[in-house]
Amino acid sequence: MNKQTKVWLVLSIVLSLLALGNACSNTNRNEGVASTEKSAEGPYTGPTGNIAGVISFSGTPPAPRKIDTSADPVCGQKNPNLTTDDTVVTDGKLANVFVYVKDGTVEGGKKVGDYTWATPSSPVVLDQNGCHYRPHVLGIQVNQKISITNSDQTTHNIHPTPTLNKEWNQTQAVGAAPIEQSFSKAETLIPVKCNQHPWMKAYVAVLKHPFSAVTAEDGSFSIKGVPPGAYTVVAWHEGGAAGTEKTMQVTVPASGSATADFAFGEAATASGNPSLQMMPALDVPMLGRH
Ligand SMILES: [Cu+2]
Repeated sequence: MNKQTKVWLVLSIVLSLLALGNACSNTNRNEGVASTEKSAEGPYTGPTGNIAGVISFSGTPPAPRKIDTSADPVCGQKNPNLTTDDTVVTDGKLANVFVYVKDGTVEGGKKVGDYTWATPSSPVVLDQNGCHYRPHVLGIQVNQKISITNSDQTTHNIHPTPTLNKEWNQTQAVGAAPIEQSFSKAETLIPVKCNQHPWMKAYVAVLKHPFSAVTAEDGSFSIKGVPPGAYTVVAWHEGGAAGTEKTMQVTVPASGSATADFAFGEAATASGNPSLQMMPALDVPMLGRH
């Protein structure tokens, strides 16, 4: 191999590598743009911390009320002790609170909404089991799939009643395939009801980013992967005409956790935020004490 051939060989290898690198970065950029709405900043690629906390309930929580399922005996057979689940309190801690980053500034000065947050490819599952929605409250990203399943031996009719997104309702018979839907606009929170069973209620929050969580039975929640910055965190709980919203400012460190503990309760319920469009509280007939 003479000297000139060697030079050409090295040059062509270098050029091939450059082309390969270019192709890769093009692919990444396209995926980012395709997955969500266009944004100025593209995806966030820095360090991340967490927001974690516990939601407590002060005062005496309302006792769960037994649901009269006589309109559909299948529900009563599968779930003889069906009770309301609007306020689930265990040892003073409140479950089913939706906690999310409403707004904020990422370290460096960009708004959280300036970045592209990829839509997860896996769907969120909403199951109808024992004539209850499980989970009762869930978060989903814009255009992410929600897969609704029927685990009961009876027909359900899923009916979200959004304000910003398109309203729909769909019957799901016994053994029917999962219903796959999505929501194209951010909206907190969309009430979901069942046209067959008036006590069935769920709430779906649609966000442009992944920074949300629902409290567990022990009242705890954790929002992971949050860029360092200063945020407005909202805790939302159903009840009353519009639900109750609590707001807190938190500063997330580059590693580790910011704490966001909230308290709901008898006093807290009175300060519900009327800006949230919720469906009126649905009274279950024949409940007796209320
Ligand atoms: Cu139903």
